[in-house]
Amino acid sequence: MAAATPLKPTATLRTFKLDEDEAGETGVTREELSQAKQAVWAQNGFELIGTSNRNVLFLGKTRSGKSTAISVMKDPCHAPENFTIFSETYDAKFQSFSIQDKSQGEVQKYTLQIIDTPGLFEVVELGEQTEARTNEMIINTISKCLENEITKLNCVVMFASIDAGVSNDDVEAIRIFARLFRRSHPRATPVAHPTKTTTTTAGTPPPPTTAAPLPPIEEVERDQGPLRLALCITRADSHDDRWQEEIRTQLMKHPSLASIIEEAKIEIIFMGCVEPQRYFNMQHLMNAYKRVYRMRKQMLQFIFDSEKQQKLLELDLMNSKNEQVERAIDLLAENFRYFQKVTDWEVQAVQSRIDVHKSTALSLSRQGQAYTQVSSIALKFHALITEARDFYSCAHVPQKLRDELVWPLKIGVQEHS
Ligand SMILES: Nc1nc2c(ncn2[C@@H]2O[C@H](COP(=O)(O)OP(=O)(O)OP(=O)(O)O)[C@@H](O)[C@H]2O)c(=O)[nH]1
Ligand SMILES: [Mg+2]
Repeated sequence: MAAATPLKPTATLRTFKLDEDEAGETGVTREELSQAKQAVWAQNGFELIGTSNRNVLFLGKTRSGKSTAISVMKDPCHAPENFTIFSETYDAKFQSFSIQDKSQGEVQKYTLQIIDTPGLFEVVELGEQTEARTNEMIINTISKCLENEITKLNCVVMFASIDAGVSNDDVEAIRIFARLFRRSHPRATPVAHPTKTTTTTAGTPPPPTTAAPLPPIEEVERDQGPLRLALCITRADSHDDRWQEEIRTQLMKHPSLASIIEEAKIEIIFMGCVEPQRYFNMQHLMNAYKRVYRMRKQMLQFIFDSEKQQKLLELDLMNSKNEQVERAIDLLAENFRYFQKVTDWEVQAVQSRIDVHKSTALSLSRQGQAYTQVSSIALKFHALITEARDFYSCAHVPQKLRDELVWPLKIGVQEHS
């Protein structure tokens, strides 16, 4: 295509300064509009950058190298702090940063949200106890993610520092890891919301309420997929490539690990960092940087390739937590039906039911909106709101009580009554 002849800038454009106050406006021609836009874009100090997001959970024993790996991802020349024997991460940390991938020709930008957990998988005593404790700690970590509005993960990386070959503790930790994050099956969606069985004080069934339309059943999202898992062996900078191969072979040939790694499709990657004081010769130092750069590339590539996301609440390990939430919703819905029939609010049993109702509603509201992403919970929640609306429209219940009992579910309740 022939290049367009550049238009001669008008006097207004020759002296144009984007930061100055506007001059009087007049009608403009198409060419002038195009020139004006070019001038604005040329001086635009706030450029739009499109990035792809990757949410990554880092797990592993204390001092296994999780925080160091994050620092190396940010800077391939990161040197570890002076060695301390104490844990440095005390609480799950959320680190967000962007990286441009220029390695494939076309520049691609990624924003990584890394959840760096303090030591997990401290396999002290082997067996069920360890698994139950780890399970609970991961549920807590996931709850923290939800509180921070991270509801989906792209991948999970488990860190292990394996110097003298694979130990029993490592085997146990990897086994637990694969079990906890095994491919989950989406929960079945109930067909309809519960039928009402309420009767009025007179014993006649109430007229059917016009239930609001059900929330749309979530379509199968295209970006949903199984969570990708990786096992990252750290401190690999102290070893050569042959050692990496040796560890990989040990893991893949291990009598109980091989099948776990294969079934859960766990990718094995390595990580390290350069401790400059260990190198006395420029050639050795540069070789060390090369090795670390290659390992970092592998780690970043694993994260970038994890395009699909897994909803945290649909992980099997969250089932018990989801059931707790479902029970709380059922209890509140049942209470709303019960409260409609109450005539004497001073009775002790009614008072205690009010107390339980209020605390359940409060704790449910604290769990956040995240749970409504689970389709079965969304349907139950929708039915609960309908019950709450019916209750709120009961003129025979004192207004103050109606307000107190629907709170904090009042969104979508009062305004519809
Ligand atoms: N040379 C080398 N040292 C490492 C590597 N990873 C960790 N270290 C050393 O081990 C120390 C602890 O590593 P961290 O990255 O803080 O470990 P962590 O997994 O974040 O530990 P917690 O925060 O306690 O859970 C670091 O300060 C480094 O001195 C590595 O890959 N190579
Ligand atoms: Mg740490």
